[in-house]
Amino acid sequence: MGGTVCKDVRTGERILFLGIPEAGKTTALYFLKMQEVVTTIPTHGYNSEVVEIYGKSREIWDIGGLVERRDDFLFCLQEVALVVFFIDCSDSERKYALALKKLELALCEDELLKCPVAIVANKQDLSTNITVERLYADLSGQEYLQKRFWKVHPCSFATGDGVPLLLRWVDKYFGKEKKLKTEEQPKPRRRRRRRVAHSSFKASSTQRQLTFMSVRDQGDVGNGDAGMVNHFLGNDDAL
Ligand SMILES: Nc1nc2c(ncn2[C@@H]2O[C@H](COP(=O)(O)OP(=O)(O)OP(=O)(O)O)[C@@H](O)[C@H]2O)c(=O)[nH]1
Ligand SMILES: [Mg+2]
Repeated sequence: MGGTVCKDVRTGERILFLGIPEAGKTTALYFLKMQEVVTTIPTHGYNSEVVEIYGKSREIWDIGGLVERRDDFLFCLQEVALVVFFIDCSDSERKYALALKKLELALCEDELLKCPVAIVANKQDLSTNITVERLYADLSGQEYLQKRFWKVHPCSFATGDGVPLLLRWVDKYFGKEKKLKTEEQPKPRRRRRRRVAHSSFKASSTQRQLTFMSVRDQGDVGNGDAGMVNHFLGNDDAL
């Protein structure tokens, strides 16, 4: 389980905590490190700690939301194995829009193009202006999320709710790139030869026509089903 204090061994690959100011990144970092809620001040620059997640030492970099200039955070984009992006769900519409914009800008950086991203729908212990369903709807279909693993995690770092599931996902997808399937070419349809003993086949021409159609249609449904299964598996990854 995550959250225990461990040896401060730098691991090379890192987890990046991103989000606008006051989204809860530093609170989350020290909750994982010390298993308690600490009082924070706005982060100018970044905090970095090694935290144990499912028995593995993980280096977490918490980048202050005030760090806006691209040049100021480019240095931390190396060796990123996973991004955790924090959204304060009790925030105003204006700050929610800013958060989505910041998410898009960060994930469009070359170094993060395939990086898995956990999107934390944070502060679920407060009355939430932004629902998880809305957040998921706003993110689904965004191109910058298509080629990576991503998931929305409702959490509260005041109570710890949702944190174990978040950590399990982080452990599972750390450093994982999504393998993109090349689009399947439709297989050429083989003409079926009907082997019918003419002497025993008594069906009318209409019946024969129906038999042929049903064989053909089954083939179509089969191909369609296979496509749908892939489609839903893809969604399952994304959700
Ligand atoms: N109720 C509640 N408050 C939270 C939660 N997480 C963080 N906070 C509070 O939100 C405020 C901002 O938290 P920080 O962790 O400092 O936010 P930050 O994202 O590090 O902010 P910057 O360093 O400015 O980027 C603090 O008052 C925290 O106590 C949460 O899950 N629930
Ligand atoms: Mg901070």
